[in-house]
Amino acid sequence: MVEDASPLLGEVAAALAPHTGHAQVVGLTGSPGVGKSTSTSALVGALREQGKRVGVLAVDPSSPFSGGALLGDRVRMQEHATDSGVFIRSMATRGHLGGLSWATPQAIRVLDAARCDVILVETVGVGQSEIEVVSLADTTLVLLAPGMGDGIQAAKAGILEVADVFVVNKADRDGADQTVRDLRYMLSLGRRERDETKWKAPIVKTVASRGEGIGDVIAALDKHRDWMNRSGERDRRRQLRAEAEIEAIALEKVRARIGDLRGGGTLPELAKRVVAGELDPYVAAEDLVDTVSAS
Ligand SMILES: Nc1nc2c(ncn2[C@@H]2O[C@H](COP(=O)(O)OP(=O)(O)OP(=O)(O)O)[C@@H](O)[C@H]2O)c(=O)[nH]1
Ligand SMILES: [Mg+2]
Repeated sequence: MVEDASPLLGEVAAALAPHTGHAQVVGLTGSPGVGKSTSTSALVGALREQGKRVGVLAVDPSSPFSGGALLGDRVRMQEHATDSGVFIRSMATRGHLGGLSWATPQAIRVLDAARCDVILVETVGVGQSEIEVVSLADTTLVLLAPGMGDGIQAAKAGILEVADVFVVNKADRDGADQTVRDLRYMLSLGRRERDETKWKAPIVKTVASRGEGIGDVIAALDKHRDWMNRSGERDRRRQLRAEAEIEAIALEKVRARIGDLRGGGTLPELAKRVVAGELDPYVAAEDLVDTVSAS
């Protein structure tokens, strides 16, 4: 229903609402091939050992297709395919109504209501869409790998500020310690003030393909969750998340109504008057907004 933007979703969302708010939403982000899916799969295994229910959303903001580009993920997460305590979904959001900002939070709600303790959200790429997903998470893992120039890339994309935990994956490769050092140095530049109440993102080294360091990642996630609860940051983030979610849904509704008005003749009528010079587009837009509000 979420993927099809079903009109029934409103009703379903109302039924789900009282059952949400339990899950810890963990975003995993980083450059292509850094090991997000491998890490996700390893994290699922570790969380399952703790008896936790886990949801996984692999979000590809660049692909209009579900499945194809994410086939690799399915292979990497195969070992969890028959586990009823794990739900895995690949979602393509481009070309989707409202895009990433619309579909992802709705999917998170569904998994949350389904009593997932942890929801892992993987996104591909470095850029705006990635930061969008990050803003949905309670805890954000930023993955780097040696020799990918990731540090520089990360700094550019402003990803350093949003990371709650840094994971330097592929620590079996040369240069992992250098990547950690580079990262520490970059973080030290941004941390001038000594505010002890602030969260300081730890750096964890992993070899995800062998499951090494995954326990440390889990420990960092737990620590961050505790800090979020104590500091009030959890509620602050969830407030912002809900605001963004409401805004995205409202914008979608407005867009749909404008579409209806196009059919009903209101928009073409306004356009005609703008073309004729009787109206300027700003007044016409005001007029359209008023009509939408009244409809
Ligand atoms: N040497 C080494 N290879 C790894 C490690 N973790 C993952 N890989 C390999 O790196 C490749 C990419 O891993 P993925 O988990 O698909 O990476 P990803 O970040 O999900 O990639 P995209 O979803 O395409 O952005 C695969 O061939 C993995 O087997 C690791 O710790 N060490
Ligand atoms: Mg992947």
